[in-house]
Amino acid sequence: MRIEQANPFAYEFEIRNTALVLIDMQRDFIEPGGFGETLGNDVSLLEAIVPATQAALAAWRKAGGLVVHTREAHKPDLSDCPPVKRNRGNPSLRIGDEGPMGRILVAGEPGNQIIDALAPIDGELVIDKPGKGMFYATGLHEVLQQRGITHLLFGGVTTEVCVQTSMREANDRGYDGLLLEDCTESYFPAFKAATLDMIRAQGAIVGWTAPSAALLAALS
Ligand code: C5J
Repeated sequence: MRIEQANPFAYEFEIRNTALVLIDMQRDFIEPGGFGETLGNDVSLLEAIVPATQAALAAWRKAGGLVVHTREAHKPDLSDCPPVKRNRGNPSLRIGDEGPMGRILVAGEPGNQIIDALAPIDGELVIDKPGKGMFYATGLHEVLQQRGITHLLFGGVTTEVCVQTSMREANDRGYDGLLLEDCTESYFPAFKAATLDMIRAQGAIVGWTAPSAALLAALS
């Protein structure tokens, strides 16, 4: 397969060696009334990518490709949450505190679930990650290697934090990554734009970007 419209140049992949990775599409970041909104963020920006992400997920499932969902999630006793992550700054709610949808960034809480529109189905990987990047303390690299995965298509939130960190981690581990431009979003549009530019700069120094329509066209 070849995505001709990818930036900065065409991206080639085989479905059997490629996974679609959706980063942290969890209720607390995306739904009105969740943690993201309590921080003063406009979550409608993030909600807007759901239809395109749903379409990409449906097409990828139909093609038979591997799907990986991640959640930014800590153990209930917070033993995997470094104190600096919990204590930094002066937020109204800290990790582990009771928020509008249960304890913030704690596994098993309602706000920590993937939104219904993108809910995982049988056979898909669901990775709880205590860091921003999807490889830190998750064992995911070994799982992907066992499955022969060499290429990763990315969507999810937020572009400049967990998505970019995961793409950079993937790049360092030897994966070719492509970020679906309309399947990722930030609470700060300028940060999204800068991240897309950074990823594909200097001859795809981190990876590629492409509109999801280009993936759908390649799969059709
Ligand atoms: C993610 C965050 N998922 N922004 N987390 O990007 O803290």
